Amino acid sequence: MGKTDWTQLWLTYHRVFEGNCTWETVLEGFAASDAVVSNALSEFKRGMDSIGCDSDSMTLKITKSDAVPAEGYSIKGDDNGILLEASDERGLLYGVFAILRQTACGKRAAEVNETASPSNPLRMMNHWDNMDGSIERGYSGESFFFENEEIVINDRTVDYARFMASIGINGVVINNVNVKGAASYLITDRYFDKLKELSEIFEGYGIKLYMSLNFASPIEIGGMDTCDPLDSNVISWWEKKIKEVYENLPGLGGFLVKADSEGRPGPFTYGRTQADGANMLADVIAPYGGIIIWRCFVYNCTQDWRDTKTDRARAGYDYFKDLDGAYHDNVILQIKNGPMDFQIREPVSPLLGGLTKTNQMLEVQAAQEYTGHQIDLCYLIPLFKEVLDFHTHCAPGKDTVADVVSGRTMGNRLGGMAAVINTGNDMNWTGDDLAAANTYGFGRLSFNTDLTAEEIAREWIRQTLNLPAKEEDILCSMLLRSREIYERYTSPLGIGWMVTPNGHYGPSVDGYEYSRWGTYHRADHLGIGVDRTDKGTGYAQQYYPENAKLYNDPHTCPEELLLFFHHIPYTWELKTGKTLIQHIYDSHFLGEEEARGLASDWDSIKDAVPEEIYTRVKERFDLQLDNAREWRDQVNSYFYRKSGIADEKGRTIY
Ligand code: GCW
Repeated sequence: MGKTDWTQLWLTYHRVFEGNCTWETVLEGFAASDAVVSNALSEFKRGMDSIGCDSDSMTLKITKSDAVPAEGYSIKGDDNGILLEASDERGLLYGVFAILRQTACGKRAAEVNETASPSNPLRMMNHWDNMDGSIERGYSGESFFFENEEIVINDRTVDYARFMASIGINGVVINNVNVKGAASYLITDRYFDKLKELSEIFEGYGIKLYMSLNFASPIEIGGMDTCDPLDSNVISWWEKKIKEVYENLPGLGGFLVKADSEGRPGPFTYGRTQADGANMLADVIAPYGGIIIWRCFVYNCTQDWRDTKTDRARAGYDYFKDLDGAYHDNVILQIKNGPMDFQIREPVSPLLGGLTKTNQMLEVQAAQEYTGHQIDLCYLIPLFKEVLDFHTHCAPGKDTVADVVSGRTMGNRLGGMAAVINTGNDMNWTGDDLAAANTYGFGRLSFNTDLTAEEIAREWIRQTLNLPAKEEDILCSMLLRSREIYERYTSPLGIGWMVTPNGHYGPSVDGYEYSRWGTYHRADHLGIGVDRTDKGTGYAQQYYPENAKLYNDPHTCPEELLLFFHHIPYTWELKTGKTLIQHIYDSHFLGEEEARGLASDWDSIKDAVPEEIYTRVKERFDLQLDNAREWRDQVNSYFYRKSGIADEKGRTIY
């Protein structure tokens, strides 16, 4: 593979200004020899050489200033050039990317102006890459980190690090949370040399390397017969192991752990708590400054569908809330945005802000596992923003999820946001070229949670495609509408699922209805939905009283979540005056129609986008239309057959 074979995503650096100019760089207080500084300066040159300039000669002056917060920057242009102030190397790097972003978006040097510092201490990507090269829930080729159980390092690795740095990412977990086989050996000398090389490339871009860890390592690679976190031999094994790891990988950030979940081993096997497991590892890694990110995706995945008392939505809170305050300082609990699993619409997990004495991190999924596999267009930033803006009511005045995970609520040092990333080794990295807006958007949003979904969309479009204003408006509107369109033709009003089992693309209304996964819609001939009120599973009561009360009553429950919280008759009248069943029919007909609208909008900007991109995306829209049609007809037919109630508008239902 040559260096230019893959796309440069939003770092394409289109020509914006006619002229070229020479940039003189002046460094004050920073060392040009530092890897981050020198990478930043080459990026600046590379970008400016391509973007062009509106003047002959300019100066980029970079000054170290303790007045700027950690990892932050201040950039200000005038007719002679740009002044960049930062207090550390990462801030300098982000400042350079900010200048490039602004100029690529059309600002003259004199107009460059921004002061920013990250909203979140940790801004991470989680790769679900396996060492055989496959990617769990990957929709854009294979892994670019692993192939045949080896670590791959090439020019692409460096480009990946550039992309991540340009959007403010400062931590990357390279391997799948389901740690099996060869991946268990990432903490052995089989892989140290390559990992060190990788970690040094990352460090040059301000990124820390993290790995997912197998909790049963003492058994699987240590030959022991237990991994009980309170067993002194197990603890000594880990002490030796982590010492060895840090001797070889001094820059390692720490580990991400999926324990007691979906067949993964964990402390429960030994009658220990999640805190016992997390704290043991955290204590062992503390002397090296490492952290343990412990996932809260713990639930019973062998549920009997006949059992209506067990509620998967409750599980996270039930397992973790009682231990609030018991987790050590270098543990962060990583919590999925919703209590189920990355559905197109879910309430916000009550654990976020429900925990008040524990470091917390928000986990979202940029990979479109349940949102269209990077075939269907689904710009997820509006969803991520809804989660960040949600008022948990955990503390007056600083109770949003953004407040909680950033550390503002509790004054804690560790927290932030992580995304399950949507990249692979496809030449355009994300399969669907438009899905890169989610990769870009997650990074930007984690750096600045105040940005709007539209601002992010426009930045991404300008840098990636540099379209004329009219075409930019069309594409921006497509992105902004796409999530609700996807929602309309798939599962209604927060109920989720109804997807083809295992693969999770396309409809299968009862696909998970009689299974062990805890994901039921409970539809019968009279109604649909899960009673999660105080008369049902009691899930609604896991929220603070303000939200609990709102969700508990079907008259006050936000309608987009109605079926998540309530079992509702088909004849129930919604706020629009429509019955529930009519809403289901109407939204599915509308969603399918709007999907066709998206496809024709794309056709309408054909001439403004590179042909290759046009064609790749067009192929996906063709598939999306089949998918939307299938969803529409299966969901409508299913509920017509269950309810026996005809569509008021007499449209075709099968
Ligand atoms: O959504 C589910 C996925 C699994 C995944 C799991 C998790 C990595 O279907 O593929 O495993 O979530 O988040 O651990």
